[in-house]
Amino acid sequence: MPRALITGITGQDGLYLAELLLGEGYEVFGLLRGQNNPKRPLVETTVPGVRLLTGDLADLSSLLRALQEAQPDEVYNLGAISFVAYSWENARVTSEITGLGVLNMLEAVRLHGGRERGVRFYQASSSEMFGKVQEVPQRESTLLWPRSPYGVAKVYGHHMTINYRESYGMHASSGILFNHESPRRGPEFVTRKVSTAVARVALGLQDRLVLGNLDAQRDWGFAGDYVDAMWRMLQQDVADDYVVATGRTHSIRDLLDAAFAHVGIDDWSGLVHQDPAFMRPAEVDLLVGDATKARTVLGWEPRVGFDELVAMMVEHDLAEQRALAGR
Ligand code: NAP
Ligand code: F7E
Repeated sequence: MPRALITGITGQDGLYLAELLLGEGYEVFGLLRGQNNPKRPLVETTVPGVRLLTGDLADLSSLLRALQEAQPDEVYNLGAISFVAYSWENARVTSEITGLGVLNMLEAVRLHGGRERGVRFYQASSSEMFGKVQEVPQRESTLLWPRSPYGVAKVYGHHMTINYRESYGMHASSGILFNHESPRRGPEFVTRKVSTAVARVALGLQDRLVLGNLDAQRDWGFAGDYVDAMWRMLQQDVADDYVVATGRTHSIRDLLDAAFAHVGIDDWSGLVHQDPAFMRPAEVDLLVGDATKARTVLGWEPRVGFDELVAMMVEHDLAEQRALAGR
């Protein structure tokens, strides 16, 4: 039975990846931080087969202990402070977790004898590293130009992963994943903020939605498809870096069109307001990825398209909001 350790088990991707690995017959361990993490019950009910170990990406010895207990064949480093807007106000802690946390995890795997034991490592890199894009579409070789403390921290983790591969011969791969969403997406991210608000408007529970920049464009895919790409990367004989994306981009306005249309509202102009509080000091205007390498080498394909993804999220939030409102 293969064994896997996932950091970031309470997050969107951690839950989908745990489901995938359990389905593939893995013994799955998840790293849970904090002394009384409020998401423990969520993990225990969603993926009851996962064994939870406590540890923090800021604490090397806790990572070593987790590796010793889990004895994993594969380590998926998904843990991070992942909200870009938050990273300007908390640049130091974002650098420590999203950046230096990767070094801690790589170093823990190295000290654990990861290369000798054949441990394979996955780093959750991000399209945010492309920032002020130097090429359209973005591919593995595109120059990185991050635009936020989060993006800068991810660039550090990305290059450190490559460095551990080159310096120590570790099987360390980096997935440069473009935005991926789902009904499990945190409410602070724009897709979920929109799907929840649209559901609440449709149910008469809310009459306006306040957003920031409506013109940014993102290459949005479904998280369930993207964790499959992570797993495929670690099944390769040789570690490498891969862009994972749909190759299609949409603006926040397109997102609003699709989400409101799903509940029968064609004109949302009177329902959506803009507030500078949600604008970012530096914006990433356009992301669209070229996943040719992932398609050809990994045989990976995204299955869920943009309209289907938005419909899935709005449907989920309609049911959730109805239940919360006791209807
Ligand atoms: P998420 O929902 O925000 O989950 C982040 C996870 O990191 C949570 O489980 C969180 O645990 C954990 N974490 C935070 N601080 C930690 C620490 N000090 N030690 C250990 N764990 C810590 O993120 P996601 O969307 O699943 O994304 C997974 C990974 O992919 C992240 O690294 C993210 O940056 C990266 N990524 C995401 C996307 C995307 O579009 N979703 C795209 C590219 C890359 P708590 O619940 O305890 O806070
Ligand atoms: O913003 C605009 C905002 O916060 C998307 C993370 O998973 O993907 C994610 O980062 C766009 C931006 O995601 C609001 O300005 C407008 O242009 O949903 P988001 P993100 O910043 O792209 C990457 C790949 C990651 O790696 C990250 O971890 O939407 N936008 N108005 C808004 N965004 C938010 N959150 N809230 C608004 O009100």
